[in-house]
Amino acid sequence: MKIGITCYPTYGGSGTVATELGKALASRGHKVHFISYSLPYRLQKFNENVSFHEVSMMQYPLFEYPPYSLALAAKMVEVVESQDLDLLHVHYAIPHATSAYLTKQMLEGRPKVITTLHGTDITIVGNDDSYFRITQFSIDKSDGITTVSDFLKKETEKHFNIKTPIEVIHNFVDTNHFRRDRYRCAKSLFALDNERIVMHISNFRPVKRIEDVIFTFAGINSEVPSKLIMVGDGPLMSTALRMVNELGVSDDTLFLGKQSDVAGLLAIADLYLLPSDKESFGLSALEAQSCSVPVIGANVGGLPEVIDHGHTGWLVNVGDVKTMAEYGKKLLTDEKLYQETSEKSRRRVLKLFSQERIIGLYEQYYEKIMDI
Ligand code: GMT
Repeated sequence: MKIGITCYPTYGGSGTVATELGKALASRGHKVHFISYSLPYRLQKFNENVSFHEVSMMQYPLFEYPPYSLALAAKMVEVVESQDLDLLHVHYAIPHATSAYLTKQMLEGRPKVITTLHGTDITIVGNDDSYFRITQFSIDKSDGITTVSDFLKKETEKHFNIKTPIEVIHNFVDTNHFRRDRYRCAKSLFALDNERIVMHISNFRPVKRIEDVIFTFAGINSEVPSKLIMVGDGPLMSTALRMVNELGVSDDTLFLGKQSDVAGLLAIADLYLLPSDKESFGLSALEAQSCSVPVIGANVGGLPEVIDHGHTGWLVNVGDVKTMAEYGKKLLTDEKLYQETSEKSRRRVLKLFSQERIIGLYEQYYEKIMDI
């Protein structure tokens, strides 16, 4: 197939999933055309069957807010026509599904459009009064809709009254890349031999509850010799820096900023924390488990679909840092429990969320939507 993929190209789960999906489809022989305002960050190396089409926007004094959605639609039209695309697969509803709808109108019904909803496009942005109607309209006009979790499907159905059926296709991970016995960074760079490594990776936005990560680590660190590795950057960085000082764990916390090789880092972690108050899926929790790293997270959104409570990790009520720390201490001091949890984590990912399995589901879904 000839497939156009549009996503946000910068750091973030939806862009990561869209890019990995495109690369995997290309490796199976499909021609994949990414359409976005800059090169997706996981597309830096050459990939056979993959092209990138940059949306450029004319700057003009009248445009205080340049109309990206229109420039994107214009580029989509150009790429669909010049590359004879069969399908546009857009990730994150706003504005991508709207631009795709406009493209279809301009080209009198072609190509088919599939929208994959990732989370905040429904739970935050789409639910805001300013975007609600356009989100609802654009999603419903798609030929196919997928969500990355059962939770997100239910949320979308509950709030948006969508008539087009929604298919759940969970996110996936390249289990050959995210594995403990490959691509390991040197643990000695960060911790002593007797210390355990607790890790968190995110964009440091309020939804991630960075404060809970640090409170939980302080609880663990008071009894278990350990280091906290914080990967990423964002609005709560200053808060995090202040908190590690206040809680007396600054010497045991390392802030690495944004990193591209998260697989190498996850491979040296012993425990991953994801205490978010919203998480439609939690891709980083999946990547951690693929590296055999148990996860303790919040019992919200799609996380219960990713973390099998009591088997591959633990889920607690949002904000319950005391219980998170208790689980963390138990896990890191009970070797038998640790080994079992770690092995089950990897096994469940291989069974349910491997790239091979999920890409196959996307291909079947494409064929269904295209009536092949
Ligand atoms: O809101 C974000 O954190 C970013 C967003 C994105 O589009 O990059 O993440 C969402 O999509 C990811 C990939 O499907 C999911 O793993 C995240 O759980 C989801 N974030 C939230 O629901 C908060």
